[in-house]
Amino acid sequence: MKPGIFETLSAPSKSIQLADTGSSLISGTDVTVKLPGLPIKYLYHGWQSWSLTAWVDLNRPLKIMRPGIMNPGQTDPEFLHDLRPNGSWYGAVELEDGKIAFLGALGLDAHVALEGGKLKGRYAGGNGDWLACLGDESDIFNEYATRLKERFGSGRSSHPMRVWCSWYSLYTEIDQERLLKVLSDLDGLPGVDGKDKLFDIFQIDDGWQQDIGDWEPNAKFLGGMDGMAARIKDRGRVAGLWLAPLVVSPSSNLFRRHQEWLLRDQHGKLVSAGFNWGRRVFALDTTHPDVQAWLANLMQKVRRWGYDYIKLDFLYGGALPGRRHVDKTREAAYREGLQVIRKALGEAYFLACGAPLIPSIGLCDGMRVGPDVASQWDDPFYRDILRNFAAPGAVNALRTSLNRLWMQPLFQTDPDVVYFGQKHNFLTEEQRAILQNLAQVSGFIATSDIPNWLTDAEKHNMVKFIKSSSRVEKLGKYRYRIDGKEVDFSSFIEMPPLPGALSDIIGSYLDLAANVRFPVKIVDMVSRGSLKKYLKNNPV
Ligand code: 9PG
Repeated sequence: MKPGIFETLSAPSKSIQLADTGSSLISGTDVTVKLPGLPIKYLYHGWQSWSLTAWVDLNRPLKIMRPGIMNPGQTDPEFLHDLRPNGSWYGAVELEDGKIAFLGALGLDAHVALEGGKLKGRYAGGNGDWLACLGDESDIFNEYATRLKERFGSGRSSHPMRVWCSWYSLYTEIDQERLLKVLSDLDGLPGVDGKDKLFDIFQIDDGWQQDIGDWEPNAKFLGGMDGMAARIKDRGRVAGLWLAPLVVSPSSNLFRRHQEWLLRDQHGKLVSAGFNWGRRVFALDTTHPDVQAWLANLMQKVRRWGYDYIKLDFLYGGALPGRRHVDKTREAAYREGLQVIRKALGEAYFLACGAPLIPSIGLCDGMRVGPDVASQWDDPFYRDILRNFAAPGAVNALRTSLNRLWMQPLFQTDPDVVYFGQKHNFLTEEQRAILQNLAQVSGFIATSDIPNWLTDAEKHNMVKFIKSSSRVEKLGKYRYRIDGKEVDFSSFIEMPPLPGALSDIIGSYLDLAANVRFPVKIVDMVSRGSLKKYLKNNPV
């Protein structure tokens, strides 16, 4: 990017006019950027891994996602009711002439919105630095990434990841026997030998723990988590483990024993960290010295068990709005917690998930950059009735992940898993291939496919894909050349048109129903029951 005018004046409130292509550094609590033309699209940037990040036409406003009970786990609750086009840390508009105007924070606690034809940025905690640019989108994001890296550093790993993760086939129905069976079947895949294990990492996801907060193995892992790590390493793979260390379930011992560790609002009420595992969850106050000591101990314990790849999930819990033991911005509080975690993890690979993006830079090695994929392409119920684009689904994952690939200089970008098998999967072959292409451009390849559920042809496809060289060249906004073949993702990730009034009425009733926890619990139990039944008829 061509250097522009560098504004060094520091003032709480600042206004600049973008006129020439180039970039400016500004300092201020509140900054206003006047645009040189009419904006037609806005780039919403979601707060954490799963939150929507997309270019949206200004005549297609985004609505609050449903159900409300899930909001704290899917978007930034602080700006939930902000009706302006807005987003976390940065915002950009596409102007009529195709140029991009951009305002991005180089600090932790900022938010940007489009108001009255101007980009307005604000730091919650006082003065901070901003980058304002006009020009070509990829030039702008290259510069933004460079400047963020200068301030916050970057992850430490650059070689492509090849991960087997238990979540997207077994979900919480994991146990010792099932996982060991998969581990041994992976070695039976064609092309696996002493030199190439195909998957370098075998990662155990949610389902091993006693409770959210009680990070000890449950009765399905009687050999202990150290025992599992040893078996994984015996097979020549890095052992990986999932935890959600910053959220707490009310059913846990941690919740009962340490009420003073929990994040509360100004009225002393517990802050909701959303709804998952069929229940509401709460968050830890990462500024509390005892919480920090507990986090360090937990990470050291997991390392002692033998895990060298750690997926830490639901991390947004540490950055929710609330009153803390030490008064600082929520992002600074989160980053302090993450620093403790990073230190205690030592040399382990740290994959952040459900994590606020900018405040995690320099502390994690990999970052989930979109919502969960699912074995279906696009769910009309989530799209039109709940208008929820952070919900699991292939299109939702594609859309947000692709808009975050500019962050590759800052951490490895995990777009979530790909699928090779047709069993228990509703994606067409073409749709599976699109997700595979996304993994190639992201440089992060993961799957949850069960070898025993794959046909011989599917096994060969999997092996061929993982062993392919994946030479990637960026050709355009969403256009790439992968191993000589051109792939254009553009048509898949457009925001769908706003649904009609009927969808909206149904949606608002369902939203009310979802806030009554009982029916949601039933839905949760039914889906668990159907997976259990499936696994009984289709052993791994
Ligand atoms: C384990 C899973 C997997 C998965 C993670 C995360 O409520 N939500 O919006 C919601 C979003 C994602 C999610 C769970 C709930 O999945 O992304 O890879 O580790 O947790 O529970």
